[in-house]
Amino acid sequence: MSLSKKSRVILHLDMDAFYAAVEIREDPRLAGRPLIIGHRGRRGVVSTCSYEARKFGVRSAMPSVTAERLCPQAIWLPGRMSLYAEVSRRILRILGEFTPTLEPVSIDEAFLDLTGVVADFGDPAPSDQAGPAMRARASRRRPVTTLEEGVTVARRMKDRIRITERLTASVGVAPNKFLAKVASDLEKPDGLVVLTIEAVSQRLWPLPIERLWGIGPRTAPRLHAAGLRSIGDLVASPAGLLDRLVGREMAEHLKALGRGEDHRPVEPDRESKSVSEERTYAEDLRDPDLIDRALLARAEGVARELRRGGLVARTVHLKVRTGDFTTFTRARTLPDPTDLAEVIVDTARDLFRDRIPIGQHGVRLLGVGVSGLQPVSARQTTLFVDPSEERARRAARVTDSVRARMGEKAITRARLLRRPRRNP
Ligand code: TTP
Ligand code: MG
Repeated sequence: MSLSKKSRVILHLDMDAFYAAVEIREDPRLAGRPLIIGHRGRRGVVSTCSYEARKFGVRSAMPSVTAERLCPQAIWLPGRMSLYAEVSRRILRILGEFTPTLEPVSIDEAFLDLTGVVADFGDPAPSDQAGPAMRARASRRRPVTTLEEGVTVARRMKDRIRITERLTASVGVAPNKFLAKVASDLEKPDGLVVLTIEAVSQRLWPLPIERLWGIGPRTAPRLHAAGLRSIGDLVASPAGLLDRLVGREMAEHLKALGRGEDHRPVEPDRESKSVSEERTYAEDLRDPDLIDRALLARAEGVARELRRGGLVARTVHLKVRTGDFTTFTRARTLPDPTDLAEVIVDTARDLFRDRIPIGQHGVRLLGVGVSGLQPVSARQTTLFVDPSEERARRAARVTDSVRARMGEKAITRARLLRRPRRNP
């Protein structure tokens, strides 16, 4: 199957019985037994359980007393969050080797966009023990364009997780996030399911409406009462019925999902925080020099905050509110992530100059921010280090350490103190 240009190859990966699987890996004597992670007793709830315990009807979020009744022979463990978090980080690192467009959703779940990502389609290395001859296999590298190619990459991903972490994951491959998420759940555990638009009527429509994003415990009973139980029921419902039940906008959203349509992008930075600094001025700023100095001061603060956190940022944001209370926000993504005020202020200046129509009004509020944060250690080391950037980074480090010892005011850029000459 070849896909049209706009088709995407989206993966959703979800670890199987995650906490329980980690415990079983740590103590193989637990394998094959009904295992429940959670606290026993009247007020406890089940975090998760092994698939053996699920056969007895035990489920996540179930009161522990119910679980004890359903499966009295189960082994109980209280759970070790820091261990699970550590395993989760290692798995995300593995996923990150396949694509940078990776959106973690929870401790054991992530979306990946593989569209156009270059992958190796040569024969997979049979195992870690493969000798040099095996490793010399032909490499066939090309961009992923079809769902089948996505499946090949998904298989590699699952293999890597199984070999290095001794855990299984279920993966859904589809043209969008919603279908990928549904697909990853269809054949758990250790599943790998591709869900095409063509298969929506066969595989999506029989599922209960609760699988649609936006139908929660309050909406579901109302739809049930109107005779809508499956996603197919909802898609085929007479015009206007759903509008009356959930409102026009929600009805459109649900029907689109029901048809297998979902245009949301995989958002790598969704989870990560941003850093920003803004200031409101008692008198609107009109003098271009003053505005420029304000931009520099905000960029300085943001850059310092990044360096303090050992972070670099990929996207620079500018926020401007003019005297008439119109607010503009603009952003630009940098070719390389940075923690330098120089780079941040240059970008902010460009955004201000090119894209903020302040008209005859002055500037009432000015903010500079960054997002797309990552640890400085994760920044790709480029072969061509820009010497002026290296100098700036060294200077920034010195400034940071002097400020740390002598206080905030010890060093202030000359530019912030005096008005610069117009054409230096
Ligand atoms: P899930 O992915 O929902 O469950 P799971 O990985 O245990 O099982 P499945 O094979 O069905 O994916 O959640 C991931 C982890 O989050 C789970 O191992 C434990 C934790 N969790 C809770 O602590 N409470 C809950 O109610 C749920 C749903 C999960
Ligand atoms: Mg899971």
